[in-house]
Amino acid sequence: MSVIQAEPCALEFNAATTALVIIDMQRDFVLPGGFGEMLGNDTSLLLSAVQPTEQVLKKAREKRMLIIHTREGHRADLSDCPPAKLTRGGKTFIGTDGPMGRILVRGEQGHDIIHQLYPIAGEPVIDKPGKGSFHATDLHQILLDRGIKTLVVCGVTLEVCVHTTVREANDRGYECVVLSDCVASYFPEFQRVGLEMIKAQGGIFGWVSNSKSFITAIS
Ligand code: TIU
Repeated sequence: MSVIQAEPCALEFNAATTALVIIDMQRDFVLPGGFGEMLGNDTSLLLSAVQPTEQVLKKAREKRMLIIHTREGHRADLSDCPPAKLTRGGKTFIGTDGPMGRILVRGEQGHDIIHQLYPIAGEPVIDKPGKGSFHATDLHQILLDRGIKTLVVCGVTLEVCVHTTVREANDRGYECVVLSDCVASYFPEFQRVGLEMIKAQGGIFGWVSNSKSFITAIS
């Protein structure tokens, strides 16, 4: 067993039953010209999460942990994109042409994961149509088959896909520890409050730690 220093309290975990989950580190969110920018956001705010997540990924690979990558996106015909998501706010971005291909469509350049964090063979990639990683995916089955109990969570954005995934995971019985420097938001105040919401009330959704504490705990 290992112990990671975290808030609201330290968390015991076993690397063999822990998965690193890296959420939606796609060009569409992290780079200009994608979905994030089309929504009116400054994508450069997300770049702070890249380097610490690289360090965590390197260590998790070294320790042969299960590593899961997720990508938010849709079929080319958009048949899995509910109208409420397609025309949010009366505007349509998903499926339209951008400099990195059709926005948030599977197979397009913008939909794929940034090169710094690119999956290698043996690391499952979960293609998800929603914000949560469990909705309409086989993630739960993959985690059950591997006997996973704990999730170490990185990715973007904190208040949208990371939060939704952590809430889904918490309800399914997983212990989730979110690494504060490996997640990012387009809104600095959401970054602060988003982390507080996870660890408040005795850790209502999970634990909050950071890359350094994870690397120390697992080393
Ligand atoms: N808009 C925003 O903050 N996020 C998303 O739409 N998806 C994810 O968080 N991945």
